[in-house]
Amino acid sequence: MLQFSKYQGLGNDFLLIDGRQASHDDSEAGLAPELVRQLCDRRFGVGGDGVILALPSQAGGELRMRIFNADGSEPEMCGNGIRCLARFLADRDGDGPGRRWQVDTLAGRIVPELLGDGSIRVDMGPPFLEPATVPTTLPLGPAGLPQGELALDGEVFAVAAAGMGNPHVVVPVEDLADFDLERFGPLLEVHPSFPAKTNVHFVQVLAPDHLVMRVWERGAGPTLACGTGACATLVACHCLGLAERRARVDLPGGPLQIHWDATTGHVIMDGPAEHVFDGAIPSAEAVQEARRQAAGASQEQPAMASEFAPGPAFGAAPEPASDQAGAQAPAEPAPAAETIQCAVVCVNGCIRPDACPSAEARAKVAALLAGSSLDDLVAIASHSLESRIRSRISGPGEAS
Ligand code: ZDR
Repeated sequence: MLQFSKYQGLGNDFLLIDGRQASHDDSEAGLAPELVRQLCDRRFGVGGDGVILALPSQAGGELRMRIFNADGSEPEMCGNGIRCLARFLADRDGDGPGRRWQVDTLAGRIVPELLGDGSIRVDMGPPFLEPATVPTTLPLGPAGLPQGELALDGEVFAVAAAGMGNPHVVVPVEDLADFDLERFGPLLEVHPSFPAKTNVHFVQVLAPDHLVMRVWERGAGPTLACGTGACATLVACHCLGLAERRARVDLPGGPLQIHWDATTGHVIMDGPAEHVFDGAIPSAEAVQEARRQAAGASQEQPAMASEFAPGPAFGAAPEPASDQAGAQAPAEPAPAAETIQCAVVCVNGCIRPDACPSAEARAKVAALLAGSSLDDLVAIASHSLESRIRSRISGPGEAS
């Protein structure tokens, strides 16, 4: 099974997978774009704005974070994602306030810290303001960051750009509520001025210490929040003379506190990250095996099974290997298959893989899991729970 935990930071939601024990090869392989797209699909998959892997570090940090956008692309960094990663690590390892993690990302070393109130503070490092480092072809403007006027669908916008490891374009507007995000967001995301595409932020200045913004994320579309984007927006607004160095930044999913520290030049972000639920999906091997057993070994394998093939390292619970059984087989001939108490004698592996009496039942369960939506499974579980409660209340035999 591929095990994951879902976390969200201001409604920017991610599936987190603990691959800290992964091999070098699995760490490098990451996740197939098709698998990420399926996992992130809100109707046919689990649903999320991205998938995050916690991996062994290769650059001297405690661990390495790789993030994949919902479209399968791999960005350099993710502010909300790294807060979710910190909360995930703390929950898994039992860490408390004050714990800091040295996390290596494609944007360099990032250091999240668990605060006393359960929120996460992240030292996001310094912003990138040289055009080539964003990257953008916009020239360095008088405000000290890339600036320009861009024509979009017949309208002209004054924009500024900043990098937080990943690219951002910031567009101050007068009336954010009325702004047509769906029309202009995608046009800016792929504008030729941003050769690696860009995250897009429209911001209204309520006060020098209070901004409100809406987000069109590269590779994910409109999201409820964007940590790197809130940092880039505060930096751009400060450079443009619109904001102080410290401001509350309101996103559709809630507020972040952003501080561009004048002493260190680093941007500090404070915000929440919450656990939503844990889950598991069958590995490719389990799906294939179940379907083989259910439909007959000669049938063709369905395409989707191979797409859920993350490799064994990423949160995969070990599945009993069939040759294990041979090693554990007793010297005496095994009792007749029908008489084996699998739950008792096979705890360390099946002792009769050639004629396992519970194989059919396990195949049925695996096929049910593989062929049922989450809603179906929840309905089955609810019905079973209801039946048991009814039978407890009304006594055996009376439950429907
Ligand atoms: C915006 C983001 N979710 C965050 O919180 O910083 C980052 C996700 C990556 C983004 N979509 C990109 O740079 O492609």
